[in-house]
Amino acid sequence: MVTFAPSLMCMDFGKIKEQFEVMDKYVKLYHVDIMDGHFCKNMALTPGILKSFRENTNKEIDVHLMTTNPSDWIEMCANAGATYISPHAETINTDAFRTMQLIQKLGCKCGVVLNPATPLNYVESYLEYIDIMTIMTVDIGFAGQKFIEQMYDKIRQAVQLRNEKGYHYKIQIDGHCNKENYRQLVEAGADVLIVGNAGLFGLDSNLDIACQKMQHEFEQCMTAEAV
Ligand code: S6P
Ligand code: MG
Repeated sequence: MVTFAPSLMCMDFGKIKEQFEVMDKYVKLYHVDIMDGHFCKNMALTPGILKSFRENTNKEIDVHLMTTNPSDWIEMCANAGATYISPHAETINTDAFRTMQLIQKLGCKCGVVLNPATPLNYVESYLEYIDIMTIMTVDIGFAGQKFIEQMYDKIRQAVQLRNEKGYHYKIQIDGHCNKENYRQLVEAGADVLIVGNAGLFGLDSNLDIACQKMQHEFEQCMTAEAV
């Protein structure tokens, strides 16, 4: 079953408690973007903010580490309550195996994230460790960008590789997921859709109504006649 993961850099930080009370009714995984202003030319959430999220929800949290040196951040994120820790492939290929072992040792599940320009074979040697693979469908750094259509092929390749080799990773999509692409993403093989402005927070100023619209739009996309 395909699931949603709200991208929390898009939430209203003045209403953290109330917003988790609402979102917890609809989802079982959250997405937390951590940027260092170096690997990624912006800044977003922090391990401290992650800790305050954890105090407000028992659902799973995936931390998307857009940082040049992931190992500087992994322990802080684990201690702050991350369920999955997902560094970028482009930042860990010097010490990928050590990085995955560290994540596991700290009691978290292993993720990896691929930029749109990074091919799947870049991470092939350590996919057996990966619990969740995130395929970026926008360049990292900002919410509200245009979806990159060429990524459907990468999703299909990730499904094929998982089937061929018996890997267990979920395939998660990050970047402008919404009703314009739900159907194609699911048909390509996506398991988790990250929803930010385009798929959730921009749908209504009342978050409960926005969550209902998100679900409704998804159901409509999935039941519409194929064109
Ligand atoms: C981008 C970040 C993403 C965004 C998400 C926002 O660097 O990793 O997780 O928060 O893409 O969603 P949207 O719908 O505005 O693209
Ligand atoms: Mg992200």
